[in-house]
Amino acid sequence: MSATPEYSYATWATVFVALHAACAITGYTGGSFADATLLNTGSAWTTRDIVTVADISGDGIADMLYRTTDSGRLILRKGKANSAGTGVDIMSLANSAAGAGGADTEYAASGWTGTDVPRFFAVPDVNSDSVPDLYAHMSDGSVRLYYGGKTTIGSYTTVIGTWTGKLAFG
Ligand SMILES: [Ca+2]
Repeated sequence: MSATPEYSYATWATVFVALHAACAITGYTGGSFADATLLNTGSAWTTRDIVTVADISGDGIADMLYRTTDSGRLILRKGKANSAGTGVDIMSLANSAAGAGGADTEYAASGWTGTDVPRFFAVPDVNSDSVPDLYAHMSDGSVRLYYGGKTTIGSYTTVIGTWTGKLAFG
């Protein structure tokens, strides 16, 4: 279970938060948010972190990438367009069955437990392939840049060999 909320910006106006449950906080106007939507109930999110909410699949609709802190997997939940055609239907990210394709898919099979990767953050795109990439601060102190793929995570480059004593990252 995460000690602090994990969050991700789907757009400037929307923030996704996970702390025991996933929540979307929407309608930020610069001073306040208009609404908060609880995406699910139950215990599933006690062992999950949101990695990012961004278009990974390449269809222009935001997807949710999350990790399972106990099994160390990265999981992709593809979003569906909203009825207005202006972005993602937030509730399509609420659970596996609601997402595009009706099921989550495995983005990385192992190696992403909270012990393996204590800190990480996703960035829009480092290598100009239009897929978000991911910086990971590994348990050995190294920092890796993982290149995202549209269906599975790609290869990585170690960008810092030893980076210890850090409490925050991002
Ligand atoms: Ca997508």
